Amino acid sequence: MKQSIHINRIAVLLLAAVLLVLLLLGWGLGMFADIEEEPYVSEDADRIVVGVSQLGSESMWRTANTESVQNTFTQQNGYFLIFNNARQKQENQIKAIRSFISQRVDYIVFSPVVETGWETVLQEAKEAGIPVILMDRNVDVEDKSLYVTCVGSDFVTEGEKAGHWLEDDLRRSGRADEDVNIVVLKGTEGSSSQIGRTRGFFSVAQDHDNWHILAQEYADFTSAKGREVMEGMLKRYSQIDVVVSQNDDMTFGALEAIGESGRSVGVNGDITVISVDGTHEALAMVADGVINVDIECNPDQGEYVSDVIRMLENGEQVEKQYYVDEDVFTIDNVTQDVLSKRSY
Ligand code: GZL
Repeated sequence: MKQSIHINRIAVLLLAAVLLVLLLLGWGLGMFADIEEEPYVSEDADRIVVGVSQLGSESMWRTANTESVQNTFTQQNGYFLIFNNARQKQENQIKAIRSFISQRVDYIVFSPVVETGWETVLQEAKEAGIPVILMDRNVDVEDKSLYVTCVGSDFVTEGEKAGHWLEDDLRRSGRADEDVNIVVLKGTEGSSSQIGRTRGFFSVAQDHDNWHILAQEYADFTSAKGREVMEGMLKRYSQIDVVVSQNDDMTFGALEAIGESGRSVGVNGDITVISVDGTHEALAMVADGVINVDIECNPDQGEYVSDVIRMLENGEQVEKQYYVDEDVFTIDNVTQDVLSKRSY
């Protein structure tokens, strides 16, 4: 019995030795080279590493903006994307930017939730030699060398477009000289989109003594806050002729509140509704006459940012500000074709 167990052990050892020799031979012949030299490692060296700090996911516009970034900065397009959602908090954006610096990314892209409070972290990025590209919103810094460029919208012009449309609409309806009671729902306090749109609209409103701004309140670009603020305004003011809402999500909330108050909206309603963003859902309401006008704010900014990065990679000069193309939508130009072709 002992003899057979001994022979078995020798057989197992011989088999293990043969397997080991085969493995070593295979390795030597490079049979597993592809595992060792996985292209992923070599591609990483060629891929441009981009750290993106997105401010949050407060609106449909923001969701579309994020999709634009994620659809652009892909491996197929030669990028390695590190993406962070700051959930509306500046401190989270600052943490994310510091993390990008420590990871030695090639570029930092971020949409600043507010304009101020960025000098220190942008100075750190500058000292690390990492170019910073602003997307969507801007920063208010003395030293403009702290960022390479801003790719976004001309918010002041968006506000002016809203004001000029109202001038035209009142003129068309024979009310140019009548008293007009206006309320304004403003976006996130201190954001460049809120600051610019407010400045632009009021630069037009100041020319009309018969335009009475009953209230202007912050509603954070969200539908919930838009509804809450609009409910308060409806309780305080019995006669509101125009609502100027600085984004579609706040508009959706305001429309709910107005509907519950028994007042009507739109081209044939008591209250004229002016919105901003131009999301698909809002444009459908424009086509239905519920929203009178929607000032477009284009979230498809990923490709614009990628174009800037390619220019920088090629050593080309870039502008300090790039504006995306934008339109103004009313019932006259929101066709089914427009709606069917919209990417957001
Ligand atoms: C505009 C962007 C604004 C949108 C809102 O560029 O900053 O933030 O208008 C979004 O929908 O929340």
